[in-house]
Amino acid sequence: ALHLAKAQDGKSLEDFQKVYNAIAEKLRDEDEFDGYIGYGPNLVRLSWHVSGTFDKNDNSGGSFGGTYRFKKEADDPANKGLQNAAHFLEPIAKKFPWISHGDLYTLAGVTALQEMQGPKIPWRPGRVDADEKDTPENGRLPDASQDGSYVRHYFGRFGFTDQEIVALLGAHCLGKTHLENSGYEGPWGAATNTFTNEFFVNLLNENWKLEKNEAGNKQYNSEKGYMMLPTDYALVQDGKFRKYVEKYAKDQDAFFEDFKSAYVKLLENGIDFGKLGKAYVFKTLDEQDS
Ligand code: DDH
Repeated sequence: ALHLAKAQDGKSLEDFQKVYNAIAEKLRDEDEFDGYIGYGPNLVRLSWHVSGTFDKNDNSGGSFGGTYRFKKEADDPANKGLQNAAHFLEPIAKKFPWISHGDLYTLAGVTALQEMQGPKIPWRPGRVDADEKDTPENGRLPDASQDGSYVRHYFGRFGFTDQEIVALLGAHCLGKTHLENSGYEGPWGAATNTFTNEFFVNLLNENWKLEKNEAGNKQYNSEKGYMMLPTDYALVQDGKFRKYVEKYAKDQDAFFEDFKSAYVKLLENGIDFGKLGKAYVFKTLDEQDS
């Protein structure tokens, strides 16, 4: 059965906007992280990895229980590097002790995306902290060395279509890979902390060479110093994926719209929000300043 979202009695949009603002202000203040990329991409990746443990077959994993806070999940080798985002969020969790971990991790991703000029992401609260015994086993996060059929099969576990898969992977415009975390190295593009359709533009327009990196893993490199994982490059090798790459490279608005829907689905997988009301849409710090 789906997890039932819990009504946040006495809490309104304003309360969650305060959490949003605390995260957004900290993002502005601590902009020197990771060579001045800042924490935004790392927070987005955390929101995806806490959701990426979902399995629709038994409704296990997913963002609902906030189980990333337990050692088993935090220590999943696939989560290397996300201790930065977790550490970033510690003072926020202390300041707002009423928010559940699942709500905090997902709201942090939404905040980071919006503050990095991404689309507005409608977000709903109501996740409830689960017990440690409900922590999913390691190994549910994807393997970057694989091909298109692996990617399609992997995301089938969430019920995502080809179009949704391509849209979601556009998040790789953000941040970079780190040899010490994943065994891959380099950014996907130039604007590492602005949300754009650059991932798709670069996939199509750069001159990619498959090379072995210092960790012995194969990645695609371009003269400009950009990289693509094998699973990223699979999106132009597979015809059914490629047509969406071409669409999003041409049409940033279409990418934003489709990314928004797929990302909301990712964050809400396995949860029944019932009649708990409509999603909140937060104002960015810039919008509140003017
Ligand atoms: Fe990713 N990702 N990702 N990714 N991801 C990495 C970094 C980031 C895969 C592999 C990697 C999504 C899907 C996939 C972000 C967002 C999203 C890294 C590098 C690897 C490897 C980590 C490191 O070395 O620090 C693979 C494989 C997949 C796949 O599903 C096939 C999705 C769906 C998202 C999303 O947000 C919707 C972001 C952001 C980063 C950059 C993190 C950072 O610290 O910078």
